[in-house]
Amino acid sequence: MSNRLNVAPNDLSAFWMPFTANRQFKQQPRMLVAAKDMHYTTADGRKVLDGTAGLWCVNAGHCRPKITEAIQRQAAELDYAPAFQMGHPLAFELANRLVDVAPEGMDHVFFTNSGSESVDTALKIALAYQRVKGEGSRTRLIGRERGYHGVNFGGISVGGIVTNRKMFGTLLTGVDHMPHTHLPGKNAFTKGEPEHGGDLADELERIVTLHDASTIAAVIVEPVAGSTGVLIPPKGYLQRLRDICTKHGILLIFDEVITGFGRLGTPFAADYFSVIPDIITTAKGVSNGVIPMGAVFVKKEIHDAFMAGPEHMIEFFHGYTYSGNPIASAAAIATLDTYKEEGLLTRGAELAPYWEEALHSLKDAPNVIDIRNIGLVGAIELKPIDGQPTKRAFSAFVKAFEKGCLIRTTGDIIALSPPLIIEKGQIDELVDCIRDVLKAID
Ligand code: PXG
Repeated sequence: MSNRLNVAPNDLSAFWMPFTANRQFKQQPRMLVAAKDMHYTTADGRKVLDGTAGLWCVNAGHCRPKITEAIQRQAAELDYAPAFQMGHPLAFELANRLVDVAPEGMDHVFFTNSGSESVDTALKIALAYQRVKGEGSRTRLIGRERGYHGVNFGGISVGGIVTNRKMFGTLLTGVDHMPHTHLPGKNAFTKGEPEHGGDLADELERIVTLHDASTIAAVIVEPVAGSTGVLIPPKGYLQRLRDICTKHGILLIFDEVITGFGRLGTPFAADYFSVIPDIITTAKGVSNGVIPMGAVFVKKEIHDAFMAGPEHMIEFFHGYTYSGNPIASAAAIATLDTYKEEGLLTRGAELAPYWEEALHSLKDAPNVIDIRNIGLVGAIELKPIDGQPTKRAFSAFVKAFEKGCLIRTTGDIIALSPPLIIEKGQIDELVDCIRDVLKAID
């Protein structure tokens, strides 16, 4: 018999699960065994509507035939090719295809296998770039409170989540943080970009004054912070960051691991906000979450600055065994084909008004203290139970799963980011499910 259905708790101990309450899970496992389009199937045969695109990654929906077939074909044809000093055509084809959909000027792509690797790659490119152009004193990196940039040492250093940082020593040195932009007192229940807080970008100017621009290599932010509960940039904020970085010769990195590939109704958040950074980090949606892959986009000037010195020499001492892996490349090309054929990189824009109204209809549901939305992303912030932060949202998550909807929670915030193929009726279903859940756990 297939071990798929073997979910007895005693068999679950060997796997130390990531970012999971292991003991709770193993007592009451939530097992998924199949998926198709907008739905998962659980081990006990129930259909669950995917309100989170897996973990913000399955933008085209699940088990899409084109992507599945591309992977099958590639696995049988060229399974692996060395990533260093050798090439295979698909990685080059993919890089060109990615440059085609990327914001103007993002002309080169460095492949990784995850968002965390994309972030650390981008930080290393930034530091090395400053050095190759003769500004080696620029070694500082600036992140932001409540930023999430993956879990590698670079990413947690520039990131701003205390639980992800406090256990791991002194992290990278020479890192500073801007304040986050979450101002619920002023911006609660805003639809789209909040009015208040654009001036928080001036904190970057203060940090530059403190350290001097000549010591700062790069600033990294998520255009819309996802993991810490969908924090939407206040009006004018990102443009102000761009201006300050340009003025001081500091590189601006947008971490678009979540916002890339259609999440906001534009291919990238840089397109949505009309603010073009110098480097963009991506992962997740690049391969529809099906196979690990990440891609870092850089402007031509950055790439070209490395192309100096003897031609037989390696220009940038960085890369991964699986950078541009053939099967991942095939999956990503098929993903881009699917996005293109179905208009998914802009479908979010068509659905956004409906999505916005549906989410904000929860305003009067029990314990809702804020609702935020942009593109096909949304957050419903709940009042924490006194003395038991996170418990109310976690109960909502467990209850919603029982009722047939997958939602994501962080702190006491429900975060939603469905596959971009969602239909209006399914948006209603998701919102009705959350309404029922909030009543049930009140
Ligand atoms: N940057 C950003 C902006 C992310 O959101 C990463 C980097 C790291 O990606 P990898 O592939 O190394 O996990 C992320 C990942 C959630 C959630 O529910 C978010 C992420 C991952 C898992 C869960 O908020 N983001």
